[in-house]
Amino acid sequence: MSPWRGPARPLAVTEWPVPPPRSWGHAAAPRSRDVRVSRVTAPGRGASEAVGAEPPSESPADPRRAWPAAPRPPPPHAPPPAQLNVLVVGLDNSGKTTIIASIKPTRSQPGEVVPTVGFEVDQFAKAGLQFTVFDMSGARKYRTLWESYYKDAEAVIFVIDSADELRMPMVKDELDELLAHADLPRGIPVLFFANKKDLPTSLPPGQCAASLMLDKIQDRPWQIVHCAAISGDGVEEGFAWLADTVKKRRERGK
Ligand SMILES: Nc1nc2c(ncn2[C@@H]2O[C@H](COP(=O)(O)OP(=O)(O)OP(=O)(O)O)[C@@H](O)[C@H]2O)c(=O)[nH]1
Ligand SMILES: [Mg+2]
Repeated sequence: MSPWRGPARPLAVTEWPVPPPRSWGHAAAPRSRDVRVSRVTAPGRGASEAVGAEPPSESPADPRRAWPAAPRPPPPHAPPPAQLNVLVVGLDNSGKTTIIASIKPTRSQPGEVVPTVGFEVDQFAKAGLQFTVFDMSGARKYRTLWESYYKDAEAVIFVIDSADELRMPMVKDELDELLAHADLPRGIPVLFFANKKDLPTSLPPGQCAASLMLDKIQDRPWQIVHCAAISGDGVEEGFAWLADTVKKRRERGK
């Protein structure tokens, strides 16, 4: 089975079909369920629209009273969010797992993050996409695993410890190898997180980009974002860029 296979039931559609509101003449659904549906599965629809819709007037003069309420067809299924396979790489201790923990809807505490052994897979909905992320270990002995996942990657997140200037040449070696690899699909976006911006020795993203010669990357969209995974500062912004770039590429049919 392909390791990239998505979940059998994407997160955001698990509540469909939406139970009909009470005004439709069906057995009343519990109020709490209405709320859950409006918040979780109907993005773009205000809570007042889904939850606060009042039943039609039932005054005796209302001609609609003469007929039993006709059952309405169930609302159309919301399209499941598009899938996106993301490979997350970078040296050990750069903060990959902490970044993912900070972006997931169920945030874990920073103290809960431990060095990754091999890799971990996470799935969550973000910015209108259903992400499947492969969080690779950056430890030297596991870096050879990265290339096994290039083929099916649709985007790469490359995490840099911006406070670790000493290892910047090693970061560059790993990055050059990744970008030159024949299995990495052409044109897929690369998001660089210059992480640990909260540390006093953190280099600004421009300096990280210069050290890694990112301006040489001409054949794929890329962006570098200064972030602090520990507080989550900058992480949303990076993911928003990635989602936006992927959506635009898909619209153009690439
Ligand atoms: N100060 C600071 N520390 C951070 C930040 N992000 C991560 N860390 C710390 O850096 C250490 C490594 O974080 P991880 O997320 O495990 O790093 P990783 O890249 O997943 O490491 P491997 O799984 O070994 O490849 C942990 O002690 C984190 O708490 C940050 O933004 N600021
Ligand atoms: Mg990790």
